Amino acid sequence: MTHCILIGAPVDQGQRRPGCLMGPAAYRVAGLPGTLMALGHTVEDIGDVLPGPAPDATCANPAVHHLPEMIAWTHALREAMAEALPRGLPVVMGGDHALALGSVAGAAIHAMREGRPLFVLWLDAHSDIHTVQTTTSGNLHGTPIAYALGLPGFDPFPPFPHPVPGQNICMFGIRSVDPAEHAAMLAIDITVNDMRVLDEQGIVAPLRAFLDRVAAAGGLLHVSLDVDFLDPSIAPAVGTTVPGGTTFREAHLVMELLHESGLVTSLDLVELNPFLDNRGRTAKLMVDLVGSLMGRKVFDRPTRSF
Ligand code: HAR
Ligand code: MN
Ligand code: MN
Ligand code: MN
Repeated sequence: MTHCILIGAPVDQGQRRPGCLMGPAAYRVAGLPGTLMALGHTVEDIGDVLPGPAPDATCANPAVHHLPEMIAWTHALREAMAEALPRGLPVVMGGDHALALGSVAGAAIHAMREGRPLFVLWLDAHSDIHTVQTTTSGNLHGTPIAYALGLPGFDPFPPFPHPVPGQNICMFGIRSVDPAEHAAMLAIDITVNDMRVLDEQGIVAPLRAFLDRVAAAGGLLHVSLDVDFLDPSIAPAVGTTVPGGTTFREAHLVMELLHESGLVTSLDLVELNPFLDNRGRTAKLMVDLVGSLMGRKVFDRPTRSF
């Protein structure tokens, strides 16, 4: 039994398409609290986080938009995450992926207090490793990995507390990488399981290899699940669809293995845009994936183990 703490993060200023601010409401309507309770967990919904006033902040990159607002969100979500983690398993209901600027920072604060290393599993079509300086779209949802690494180029943001080493970050599902992101990933020791890797090796072996490293290090594990990790044919409600994503069963299998590992300490659900959904199917799929992560099994064989 886990105490699940739902944190609403209606962030939609990390990109340009309106709709992600309806995400937290869609997760509640799609039955996330009831799904968790039916699995025997306790649920505390702290409601939607409200950012403080946006500070005066500017940067050299003219493409960047909503910088002050995202700094305010980063502060608020970092505090909400660091407050929740000692009490249970925070589930951040987004909101676009810029919310991870704050959620991963809060997880890093908690890990530092616990004296344990933080690991990050990034389930996404995109590598989100731009800095405020390198992004050409100016959409800050493409930057949280670079922030977590402590890369330079985030001057107006609060310094990332206790940066996460590249070796502790593992990406799955990647199939859209910009040139500056490609260069950054070549320069850093970071595990990039792009779709080619999954096509060739399947999803289980590379995931087990990462989870073994987390377990051996006694690490905390933050999982950031972007809707576009999934193939758009099963998850249409996202502004940045990329063909060739993971299947229904691949995604559930990731969640089932994560459950069996017992390693996950916090979770982001990001980029759901309910305005683009088809009768709530993407929201419901995301809720079902959380169900698998939290212990729902198709057929419970006591002998099957991680
Ligand atoms: N790399 C592109 C950019 O920076 C696209 C980023 C899209 N990111 C998300 N989240 N949708 O993964 O604009
Ligand atoms: Mn605006
Ligand atoms: Mn993303
Ligand atoms: Mn993405």
